[in-house]
Amino acid sequence: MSSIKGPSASDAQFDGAGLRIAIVHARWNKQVIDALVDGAITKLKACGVKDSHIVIQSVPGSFELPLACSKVIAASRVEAGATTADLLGGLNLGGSASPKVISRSETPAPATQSMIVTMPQQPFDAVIAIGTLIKGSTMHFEYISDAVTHALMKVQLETGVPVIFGVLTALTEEQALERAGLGTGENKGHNHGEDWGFAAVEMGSHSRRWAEGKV
Ligand code: DLZ
Repeated sequence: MSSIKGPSASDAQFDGAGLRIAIVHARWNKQVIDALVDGAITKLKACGVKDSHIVIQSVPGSFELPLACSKVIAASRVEAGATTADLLGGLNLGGSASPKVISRSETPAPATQSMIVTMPQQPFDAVIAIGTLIKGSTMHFEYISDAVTHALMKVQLETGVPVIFGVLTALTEEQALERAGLGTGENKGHNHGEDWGFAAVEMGSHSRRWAEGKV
């Protein structure tokens, strides 16, 4: 039987070309997680998000997702605030304490040691939190599902950065596999990671516009 469930397409098209998105995923239930992360990345790219603007971080389990999302958002704001001069000032080029300013006409001396210069980045426009909780024989599942859900909501409201809820709360392994598009036969299911990729681009775009005072 066909189902009426699932998101309908938005009337608007969202362009991810200028967006920077983080995916923070748990490592429990790896087979399902890998498929969900792949699904999200595929749709981010389909919406135009550049490879270099997709940042992936992992944490042990779903319980760690809220703190990780919060810290990743904060870190991206620090990155964005750092100017090139700050970053160069932090490098030890083997000379005087204050960084030497190199004029355009001057050929810089070759570096004697390998250097990695990270250029300033923009803060994340959205974060996708991905985890898979599968019910066991104790109350663990109920406590973690509830705590993580509330905490992820809190992170997005407190930071103002959309946090896409990519935490599956499955009663059985089969349910989890189906929601990652890994079920068997007619129960293959749909990869929900794809929906989360689209949701991140839509919410990232909305947030940018709203931040500019446009509705
Ligand atoms: C401990 C635990 C259990 C039993 N089940 C899951 C699960 O199904 N999915 C998941 O993402 N994480 C699970 N964890 C790990 C916790 O989320 C957490 O990583 C540990 O309790 C350490 O804080």
